Amino acid sequence: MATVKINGMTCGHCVSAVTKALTEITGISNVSVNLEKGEATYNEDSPVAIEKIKGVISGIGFEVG
Ligand SMILES: [Cu+2]
Repeated sequence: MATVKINGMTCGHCVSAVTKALTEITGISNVSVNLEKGEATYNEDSPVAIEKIKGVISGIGFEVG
């Protein structure tokens, strides 16, 4: 289980967008996003570079902190 800080989420739509984007990354499953904590947790079924995650998250308008 890995955890990343996600900055910029303000509502349920943000949570849905982040959850969907992370789930679509190959190797990531079981995504859970916590709005209050500003965190996403997920399982890494195969190694995923943090740069990949940062790129996907910034691509939808948020920032990995
Ligand atoms: Cu939102």
